[in-house]
Amino acid sequence: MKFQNKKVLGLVAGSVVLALAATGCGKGSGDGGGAAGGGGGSKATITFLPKNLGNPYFDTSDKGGANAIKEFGGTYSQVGPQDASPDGQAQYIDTAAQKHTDAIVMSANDPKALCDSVKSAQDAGTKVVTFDSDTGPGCRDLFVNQATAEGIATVEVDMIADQIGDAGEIAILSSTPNATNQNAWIEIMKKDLATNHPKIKLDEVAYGTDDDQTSFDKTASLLQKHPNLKGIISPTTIGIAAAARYLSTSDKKGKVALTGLGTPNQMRKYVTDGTVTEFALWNPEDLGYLAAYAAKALVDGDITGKKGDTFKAGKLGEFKVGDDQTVLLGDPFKFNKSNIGQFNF
Ligand code: RAM
Repeated sequence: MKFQNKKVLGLVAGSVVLALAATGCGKGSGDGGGAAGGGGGSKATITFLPKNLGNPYFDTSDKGGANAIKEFGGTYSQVGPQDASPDGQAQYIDTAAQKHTDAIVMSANDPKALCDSVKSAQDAGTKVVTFDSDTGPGCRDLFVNQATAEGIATVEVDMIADQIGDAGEIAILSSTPNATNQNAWIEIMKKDLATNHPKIKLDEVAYGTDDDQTSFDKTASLLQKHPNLKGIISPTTIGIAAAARYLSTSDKKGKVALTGLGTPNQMRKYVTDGTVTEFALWNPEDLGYLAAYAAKALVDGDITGKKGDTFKAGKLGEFKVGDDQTVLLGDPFKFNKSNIGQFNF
């Protein structure tokens, strides 16, 4: 099922409580009138560069990008490293720029390490849009953010607090140590825990590097090292799926809570078998779709990326650029057994 945040809210209203109220700024304004609402046709060549290939989250987001680009008549391609490393990404930025690609849409594996490549690409006339994981203002033209960092962090802390009775030891199983997005969320989670959940103790932040096997092994060692662990937050779709797989066949199933950010398709069986109660995410397909339209708007000169610029993003409607050249998709959304059957991504 494809969804826009507003449509999902309508669909499951009453069974789901959102962590955050809509922020207004940059939020899609609803139906934009289909392809014709996308701001016209464009021949823009756009290359998607995910953190890593073979990650179902990016398969879905990049599919959204491909659909948008097809709608407006541009050319889509996707390149990326096997492992979630900045070195792997830099060479693809350099190559795309050498080929005079109009825009790169990238989820960055490091906030700073890619900036030389980004600057060279910009000098060569390529627009650089980050989505999902940012570099930072000054090192891209625009960031398309899935939800506010505060919203994403708070929804995860609220879920674990609910699931462990707001007391006990927890751990975080993250992606790579340099990931801009996970690191921003973890910082806010730590503050939220300290301020609002004094009886929860964060034992450790472990890194599964967005690799399935590493995340699986790190789950095992977290459980071994911290015998009193009551919960794990994994703010990565790879991490939470691997941790759920480990827990589902261990004697800690149902005893150690697991939540974080996951895709419904990867998590469905663990919600059904009782390993996981509730987790969150946004719609990755909409995120890729929006990022493609943002890249097109930059390439066509409809926007420069300054605060207040507006552009049309096809079926998602109109979006506005906010602070730090950022465009916001919407709110995080919680999945549990009452609604997971309605989603297919
Ligand atoms: C993984 C990646 C991605 C993140 C999601 C939640 O797929 O780390 O960057 O946004 O999880």
